[in-house]
Amino acid sequence: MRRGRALPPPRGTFVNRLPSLQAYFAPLIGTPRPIPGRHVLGTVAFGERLGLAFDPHGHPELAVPMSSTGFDAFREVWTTTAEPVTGSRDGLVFADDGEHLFVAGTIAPRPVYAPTVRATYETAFSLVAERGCSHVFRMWNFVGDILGTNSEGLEVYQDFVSGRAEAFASYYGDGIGHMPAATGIGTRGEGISFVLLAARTASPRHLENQRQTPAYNYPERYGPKPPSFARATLVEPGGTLYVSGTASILGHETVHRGDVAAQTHVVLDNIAELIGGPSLAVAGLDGGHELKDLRLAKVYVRHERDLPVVRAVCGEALGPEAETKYLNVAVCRDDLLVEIEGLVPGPARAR
Ligand code: 3EB
Repeated sequence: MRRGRALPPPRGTFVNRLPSLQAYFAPLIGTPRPIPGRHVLGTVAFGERLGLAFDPHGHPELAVPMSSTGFDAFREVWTTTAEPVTGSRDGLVFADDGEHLFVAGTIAPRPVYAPTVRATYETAFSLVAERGCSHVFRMWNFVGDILGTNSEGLEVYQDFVSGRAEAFASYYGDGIGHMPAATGIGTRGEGISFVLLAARTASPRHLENQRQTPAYNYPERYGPKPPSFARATLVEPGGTLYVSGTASILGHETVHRGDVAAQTHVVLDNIAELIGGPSLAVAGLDGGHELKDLRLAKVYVRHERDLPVVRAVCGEALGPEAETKYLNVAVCRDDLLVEIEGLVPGPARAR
């Protein structure tokens, strides 16, 4: 394969096309503008409100409070070429276009999260299995009070990580090979919420970063269970490369404590390494991308005062087409000041 030049098929060739998934950033206020030939699968509203509902058009919508003055407020809209069916199950909401499943859920604040996180993520995994979309390729985990402490003295993020690890273990054994690209990030609200994307037939390839210890191998000093995610996931066909939330971590250690500009440079170097070729080659994939290829970038900034510096460094590295959005939330370690995620679209295809 895998990522090279896709020649257009000869005229008259029958092509069995899967519905194609895309995302764009829309204004937070109002309903997403309809795109000809496309249907909304689900949306995530990054503003000041928390909630899980079907919007007035019947699309699943998770709203997460992550914005503040001077930062961005926007809506991430996932669209597809096939008309989805929607539903809810055990408090989760979903939309299914026959190939892609969007699932969102929320967990109310509680003294200890792990058992409820485990149960809720198991429900999500069973929904994924029941609907025949067992290839989970991207997750977002939004954790309120992420740096706080639960009633047993464990950090809220580690409490969350434990419950999620148990859900992965009960569904997927050690989970390796099933853990997708993910973001685990703070919010400005309470409780935990999440979105997952899964595919029926497309096959996800989960990738690691040569500069970073796989999160699922982090040593125990960070918490009782290691985090369940991969650094990136490539979905074929289509070739979209989903880049996980990436922080200023080399090996498993935070680097440049207290220096937000230096942390931002390390994050960008980490992403450049991940999408640049060698990390793909380790997974047996050809090709490579540059930072300027990153799209739908989200930059999570811990401190409001750091926004100008982070914006300057990212603006230089990412270029205008990344449509970079900045959100004001804590990252999962007290010493991490910035985290960045995004995706690299697959090679252009014949229509
Ligand atoms: C890190 O590399 C930074 O727990 O799902 C990044 C992406 C991070 C996802 C998660 C956490 C998660 O460990 C934090």
